[in-house]
Amino acid sequence: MKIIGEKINGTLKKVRRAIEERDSTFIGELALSQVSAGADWLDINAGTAPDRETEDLLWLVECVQDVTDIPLCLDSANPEPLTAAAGIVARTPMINSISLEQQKIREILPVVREYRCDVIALAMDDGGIPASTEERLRIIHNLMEEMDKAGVTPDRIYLDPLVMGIATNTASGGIALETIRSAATLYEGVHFCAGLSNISFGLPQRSLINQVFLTLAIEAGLDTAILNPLDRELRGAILATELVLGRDRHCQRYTRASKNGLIGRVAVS
Ligand code: THG
Repeated sequence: MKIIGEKINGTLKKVRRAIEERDSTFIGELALSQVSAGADWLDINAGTAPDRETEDLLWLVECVQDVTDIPLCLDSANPEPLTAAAGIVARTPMINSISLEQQKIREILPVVREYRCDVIALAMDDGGIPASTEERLRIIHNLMEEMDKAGVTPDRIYLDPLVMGIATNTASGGIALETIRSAATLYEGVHFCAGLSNISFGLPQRSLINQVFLTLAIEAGLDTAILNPLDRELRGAILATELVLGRDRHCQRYTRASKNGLIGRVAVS
């Protein structure tokens, strides 16, 4: 399981303030704490108004690159900030994201092609996010064709089923899981990535919901997630799930994490 650290996201209040105040120390610490917790990429989302977004995203990228050389997952709905940021990153980034929306195909796919980036591909089109699994699979089919035409190979593609909040639609969990499970049988060699914490928006005990959903999603075929790497219980759930699914040779990673005190209850004296 690969982890994309979610914390540098301008829609979160503290991060928005740090962006506004150009508090590079805060952003640098947020980057380093996620790296030490085991993140494989850091998601970078400026989450600001379109007229400021490019400038803010470039600033965030520079803050992070000043303290770590971890690869970045550039997160924006707009082509301009993504293109600008792809041009200044030290390592080949992941582009978050394209979809079947015509503007994305026209303006972001060429960036992925030019810089040979990894890319997250969302199961949505100009009609928005479809309600059913079948519609999402149809979009994924068309997206795979577009990416094939652009020469993007399956190993660079991270299909995202689009995880929506359970609080607003109790079918959301099942739809995301079924989309992953079906697409995994259809497309060999692609990755699956999801924004995990979306599932628990507006509900109490979010970490518990995130843990259970992640366990089910890993079983369905998820191999990458945008999540909070600082959540100790979530990290424990990932290791235990991989262990139980027989993906931890000689149970090594699980037992080492336990020995090093990285999982399990924290002892109270
Ligand atoms: N797919 C893709 N990209 C995405 C999403 C997706 N980017 C944005 C979002 N969804 C994923 N990122 C976040 C970031 C923060 C939170 C949720 C989703 C969040 N964080 C809380 C906090 O930090 O305070 C709580 C986290 C927790 O419960 O531990 O809510 O779906 N491709």
